[in-house]
Amino acid sequence: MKKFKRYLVTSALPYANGPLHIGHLAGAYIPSDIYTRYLRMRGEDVVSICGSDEHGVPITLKARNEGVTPKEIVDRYHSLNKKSFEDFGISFDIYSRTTNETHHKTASEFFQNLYNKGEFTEKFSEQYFDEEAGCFLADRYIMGTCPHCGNEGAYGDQCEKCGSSLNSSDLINPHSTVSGTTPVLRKTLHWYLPLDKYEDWLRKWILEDHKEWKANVYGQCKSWLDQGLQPRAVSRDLDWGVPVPLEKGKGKVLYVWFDAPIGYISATKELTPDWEKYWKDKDTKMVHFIGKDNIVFHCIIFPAMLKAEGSFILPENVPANEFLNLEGDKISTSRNYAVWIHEYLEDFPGKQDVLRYSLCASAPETKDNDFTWKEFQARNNNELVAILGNFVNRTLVLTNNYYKGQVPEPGEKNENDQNVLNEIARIRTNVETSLESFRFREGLKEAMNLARLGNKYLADAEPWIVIKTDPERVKTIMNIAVQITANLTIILEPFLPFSMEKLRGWINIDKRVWNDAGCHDLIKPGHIINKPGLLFEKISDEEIEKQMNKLLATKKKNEESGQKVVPAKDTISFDDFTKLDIRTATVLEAEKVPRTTKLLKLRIDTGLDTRTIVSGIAEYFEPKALIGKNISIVANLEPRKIRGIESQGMILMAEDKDGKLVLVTPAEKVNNGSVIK
Ligand code: B3M
Ligand code: ZN
Repeated sequence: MKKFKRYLVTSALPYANGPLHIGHLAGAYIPSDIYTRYLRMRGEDVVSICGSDEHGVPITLKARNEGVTPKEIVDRYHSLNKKSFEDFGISFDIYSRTTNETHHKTASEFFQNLYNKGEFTEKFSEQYFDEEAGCFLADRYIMGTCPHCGNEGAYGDQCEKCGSSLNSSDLINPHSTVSGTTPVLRKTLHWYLPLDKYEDWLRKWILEDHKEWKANVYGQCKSWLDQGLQPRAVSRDLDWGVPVPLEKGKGKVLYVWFDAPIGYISATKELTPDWEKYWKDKDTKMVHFIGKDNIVFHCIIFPAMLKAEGSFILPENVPANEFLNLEGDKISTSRNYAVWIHEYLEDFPGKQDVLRYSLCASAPETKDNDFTWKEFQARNNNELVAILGNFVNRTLVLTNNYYKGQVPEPGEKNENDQNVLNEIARIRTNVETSLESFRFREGLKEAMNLARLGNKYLADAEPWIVIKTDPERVKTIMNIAVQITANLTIILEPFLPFSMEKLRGWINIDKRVWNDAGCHDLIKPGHIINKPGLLFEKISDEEIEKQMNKLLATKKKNEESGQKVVPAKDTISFDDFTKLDIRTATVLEAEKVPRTTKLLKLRIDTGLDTRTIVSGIAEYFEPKALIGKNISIVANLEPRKIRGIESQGMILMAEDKDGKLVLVTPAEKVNNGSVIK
């Protein structure tokens, strides 16, 4: 394995459009913090970079909804999130923001540089324009049906359901999220990064040279590469962002996913004048910590940008996590369904490590996972309190009682004593292996095995009984228990920094380096320890119920507001209506479109002809059950290619508030092709 001279650790820049929640922490920030703390303890040269992503449509949409300026939004959430990270012990070396001048300059120069090198293609294209709002609809300003998976809530730049990165022209049934109207196409000039040009290189770099990447990351990359890469626009018709630094680009800004990853570079520049050694020296290991919805941007688009620029290093690894759900439902900022970090810190003051522990112990490392308050309680009460807290407490209380806090001189060690002491170094190695391969759950479990080991050692050795008959032997036992405790302060430090700081205070030692772990005499006989407090306290059922009720209340509120029917659309003229050719038809054949979850391919007898329609209804209908059904269709809709199949029309459906779909069928049998008017 290659040995690196230094590390550059980045964590996804959260959008400054809302507070941080447990999904953010479990996805990117807890793993990155554990990793960085571990590297620092090893004495490595490491910088941990993060900041607020303050551009892009998520910000301007939020501002529009609240009737304030984007600047007000980013100022509010930047300070809130910066403080949440600090209070929660996420130890970035810098938490910057992409509205900073250094960033605007860096991003702008990056673009200019690629432009000068002829790395972009420049092209007029038709983009969706909202005539009512008078603006182009970039990214999240436009929604529609994903052509890959049939998700009807896909955004113009990405489908969150299947993770595909999209161009807004790919969307089926697009509509503006600004006015709700159907947009029209208008010509506009943009710059494109020809990702197709980098396809072969990316293929080799990822699929051959980085087989060690996590299966979920590698798999996603492979599936994009297999679908073939398209040129991607890196500019937008928006007025919030880094301005395109070209005369003909006036009034346009850089695409947020072009500027945001450059934010890692800008933040490093702000952190140290020596930033180039982190970004340009091949001996630096760069690691991006992100959530799974960011994989394409960090594994494909940003590396292609870096490659095009030419002087920067590429990430060695991108250990993305999957999603964390909450009590069986998707976490949602817009629906206010989350455990917000700033609220957790208010409700559980001083209990950062409990959440750090429980989020790491059930992190969505290989698949989506569910956070439940009951599990959080169990992790605290049955693991932190009953195992770790119990061991530490017994050790420190007995040492205080028997020896007034003075660590005793050990006598001769028996075989079990030796085995237990030797086990510490083995556990340390296991934790190292896990952390270095980004398996943080496993690393934490191993680290906790040291507390388990200590607990078992005391339970077997029973110093509280032996003290009556063989006080000399107890000195050995207690010395060993103290050594295990001191080792815990090292091995658990990356995971539980607040508690280990407390513990160091009680045993009266300074922070030790990682390489001290495994040592059998970290604390010398005669060393005085202090009176301990409680490392962890039980969390009561009432506290847990309070949290669960809070979530239930949010759900109920959301349900009530969801009862309302969709608001009325704008009035149209009779002429507009008569343009629609709506008719009855019969389904002749129906089959699932391979490798999709939502799409059905139907053969329809329309009275006029027999034709194919692709429809996103597979979740609601068995293909067989549709055959012979009388349905209604829009017959004169412009044909569209969906998954390579030309769809010639649309089937009419009624959709209720839960998204359930029912066919619209004539009340009695009529001939195919009967006009609906
Ligand atoms: N702000 C997306 C997100 O929060 C984005 C990450 C940028 S990392 C360069 O999901
Ligand atoms: Zn999709």
